[in-house]
Amino acid sequence: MLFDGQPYSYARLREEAGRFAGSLQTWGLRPADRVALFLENSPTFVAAYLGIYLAGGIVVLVNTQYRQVELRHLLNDAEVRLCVTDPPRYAELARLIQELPSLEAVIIVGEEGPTVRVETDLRRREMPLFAEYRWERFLAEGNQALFRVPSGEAVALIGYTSGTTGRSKGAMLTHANLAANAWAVTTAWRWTADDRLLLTLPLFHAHGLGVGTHGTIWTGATADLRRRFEASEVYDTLLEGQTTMFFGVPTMYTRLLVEAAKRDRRPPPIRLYVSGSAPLSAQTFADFEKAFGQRILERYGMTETLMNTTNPYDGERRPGTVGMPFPGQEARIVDLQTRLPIEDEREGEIQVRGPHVFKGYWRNPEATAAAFDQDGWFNTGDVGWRSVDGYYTISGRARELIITGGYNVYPREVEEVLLTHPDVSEAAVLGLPDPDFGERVVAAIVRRPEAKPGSPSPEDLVALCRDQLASYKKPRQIFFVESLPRNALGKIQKHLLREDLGRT
Ligand code: MCA
Ligand code: AMP
Repeated sequence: MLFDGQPYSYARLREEAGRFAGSLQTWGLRPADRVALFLENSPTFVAAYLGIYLAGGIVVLVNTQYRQVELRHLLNDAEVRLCVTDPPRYAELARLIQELPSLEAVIIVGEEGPTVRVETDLRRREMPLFAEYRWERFLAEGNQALFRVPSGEAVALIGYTSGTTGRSKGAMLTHANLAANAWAVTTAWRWTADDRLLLTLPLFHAHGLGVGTHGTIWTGATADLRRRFEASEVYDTLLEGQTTMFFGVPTMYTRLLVEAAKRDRRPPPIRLYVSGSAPLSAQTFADFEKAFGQRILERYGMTETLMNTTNPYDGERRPGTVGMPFPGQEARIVDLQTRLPIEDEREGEIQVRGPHVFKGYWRNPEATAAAFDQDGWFNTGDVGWRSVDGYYTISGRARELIITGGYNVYPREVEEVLLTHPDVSEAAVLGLPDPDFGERVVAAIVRRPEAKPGSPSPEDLVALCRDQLASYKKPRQIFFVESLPRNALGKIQKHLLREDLGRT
């Protein structure tokens, strides 16, 4: 890896991951215990990640923007014993430390000490065993000789996703799933040790981790790792001419186009630009080709399956489509009602099958059973069709989901937070088209008749969401309405609401 202008070698990665694994075992980590990663991108993130595997633990990925509602749910649902975090994230965690009974210790990465508030909260906690360690000190305790390579069938990580009820579910991916996908992706995209990937995606999601990081390690390539995406910085790096690949969500490509419009120099061609996590519009594809002289390769994935389909590396990269299944994997379209396969060009639900498909939802056999059919096909919840020459197009979603800048937002989760405001009687959250984020989160609110005039204000509701949820989930517009459109069964008709709000 390259990070902050410094090289971080494979030898060092192996050494740090091995020492962390040894320390975890000395600490008392048992096989399949859950360890959360709640920290920014850095080589230490990757070392901790691999160290957990070598110690036989299961990784729980936590978005760095998560706040009270998400943290409470994830850490308790996965019964996390240990959390690797950094000072700003630790301050957020400490706010609810009393409500995390399974959490026994945190390991803090980074320079600054924890805040005073953290210490006060910890003292109040009635759990004498709770411990705080510094990363370096924790590593010093380890006996490297203890680690072993995990079995393929063991669960490697839990990625939280798909919360139709407002509570996200943990998707369990095995080491074999991760390996199968790393092989498929690196084969399809001709990834080699000579590649240098500019990696600005967050490592806590399947895109940055399962594609960017795994592919790099699988091939022994280089990752130029950044804390976050910044269009001007990415553009400058591309101009330097060392990068061979860039992976991004569509918002990153639209921001790179805005950046290109300000510049008088074009970056030299690189081997591969890949887009995924959200639909790349045909317009962005065409604009990018015009400005950068290259056709973006669009692919389609999910937390539960990692990568499913890809446009061809050599053949036609067709805008608006997500290509075909990766090598060794299958996909098909089934009728939404009968669940039987249907002919090409007709719309239905996309199903996938193969060694990349996850083992099931963590401690949720009902959701797991509902996700698969009897022949082992996984219901993606994405609606689409296949062309006669085999290209898949995603045309919609069978589940209620907003994708904003590549992050998923489940309306129910935001609605539940809005409804905790005493002056809110009803809330409906949905996505409207947005030029930067693809979709933006908006809310329609019915105030209580007895509420003080003007209460709640839009600012009150945004502040409430920001306190409880990741900031990208907050509504960017709030509409106050007299009532919500409902059908005869009382269900909110979001398509009518979307039409109405889209007009205002
Ligand atoms: C940040 N904000 C957002 C988003 N990101 N709001 C809506 N949608 C977003 N995606 C909020 C911030 O909290 C902040 O709010 C305000 O917007 C301004 O932030 P800004 O600086 O513009 O954002 P940024 O930090 O530049 O982030 C934009 C981003 C980022 C770089 C596009 O969202 C990103 O890295 N997205 C990638 C997500 C990803 O990796 N998805 C993969 C999922 P405030 O100031 O009010 O706090 S894996 C997946 O989907 C499958 C497996 C697949 O196929 O890949
Ligand atoms: P996640 O649950 O975060 O893994 O998000 C996965 C979802 O992102 C998929 O089910 C799709 O709805 C969406 N997605 C990923 N890649 C694409 C793409 N290239 N085009 C459209 N939607 C995509």
